[in-house]
Amino acid sequence: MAINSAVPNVEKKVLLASLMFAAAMLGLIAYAAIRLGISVPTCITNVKPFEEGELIRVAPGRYEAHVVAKTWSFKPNRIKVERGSVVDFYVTSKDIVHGFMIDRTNVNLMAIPGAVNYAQARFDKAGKHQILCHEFCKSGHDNMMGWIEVTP
Ligand SMILES: [Cu+2]
Repeated sequence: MAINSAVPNVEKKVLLASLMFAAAMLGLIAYAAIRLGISVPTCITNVKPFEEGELIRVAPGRYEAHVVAKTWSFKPNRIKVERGSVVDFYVTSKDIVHGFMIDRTNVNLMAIPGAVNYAQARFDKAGKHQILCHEFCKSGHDNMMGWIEVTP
């Protein structure tokens, strides 16, 4: 009986401590933003070449693919390289978290707003590789894809 009557007081203390902790965190966030000038990092997609996504040919057989994911597409979504090419993939997202996977390669990245992820792949056989989003990103996820065409 004595234990039961003590429980509400303990809950009140835990609730009060939680509210004080939350208030302290909000205060620290406000202090960092207002007094120290620290803000949330800007999205990397504000920086060229991540504004629209781009395939850059740096040398014969060497490419840099700057891929921007957004609901529900990749830019560029058609990448054409010649057989034997090595492609450096730099992947980011313009809005929410997406996936970036190229079939029959080891490329399997997350496309994250504010971050650039990297992978390299070599394409030794002519043909097509499908690019897929492997992170469920709402209703249009099923249609989020692209292609890499490797020419002979
Ligand atoms: Cu998706």
